[in-house]
Amino acid sequence: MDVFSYRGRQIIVLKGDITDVEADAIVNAANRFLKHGGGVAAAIVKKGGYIIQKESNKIVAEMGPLEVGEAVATTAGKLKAKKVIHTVGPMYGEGNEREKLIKAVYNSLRLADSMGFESIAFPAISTGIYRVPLSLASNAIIDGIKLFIDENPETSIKKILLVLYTTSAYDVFRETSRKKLGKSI
Ligand code: AR6
Repeated sequence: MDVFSYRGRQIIVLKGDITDVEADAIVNAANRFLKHGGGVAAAIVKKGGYIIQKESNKIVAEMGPLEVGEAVATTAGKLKAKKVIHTVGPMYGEGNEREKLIKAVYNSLRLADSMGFESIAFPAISTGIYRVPLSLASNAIIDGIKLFIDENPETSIKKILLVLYTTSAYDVFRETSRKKLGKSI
């Protein structure tokens, strides 16, 4: 685990399963239809309970499919978190992957901030089934976090966890964090 600091906020990079993490909100790497069939989404519903899928279905029935980069919240069911924030990352090759990932991260943080949360955990959005390379994703995700903090210096969010499931993702995110955030504390 590495702990970085950016303008008084902690950014913690760790290897693990996001469904085990203690944070006010955990972020899901969702699709536009919030059909949580695979990857981290399936793990979240499996452990949190079907109520998460049920609330997701209600959101899509009411407002239609999400845009890439949008974020919405549901209950976290049986998970330790207070809410699951579902955001949609880009599929590799669809264009503007970097901008879309920055938007997904920014909108997730904004939603957590609007609920007064102090901690939020992100997976490596888009790097599984959506195949975005780890270097591109880690740079965009960390830049999205920095941008949010720069533009919202009064945010309630104190701790941002980046939870990496695979050793390769963990290694790349650590390296990118060191490059962009300086030495770990
Ligand atoms: N905890 C943390 N990270 C995880 C976990 C976990 N339990 N399980 C997988 N990962 P993916 P995407 C990592 O495929 O690429 C879903 O079907 C994984 O190693 O979950 O954004 C959705 O419903 C990878 O690094 O998300 C969408 O249809 C990262 O999480 C689609 O996949 C993201 O992988 C979204 O694809």
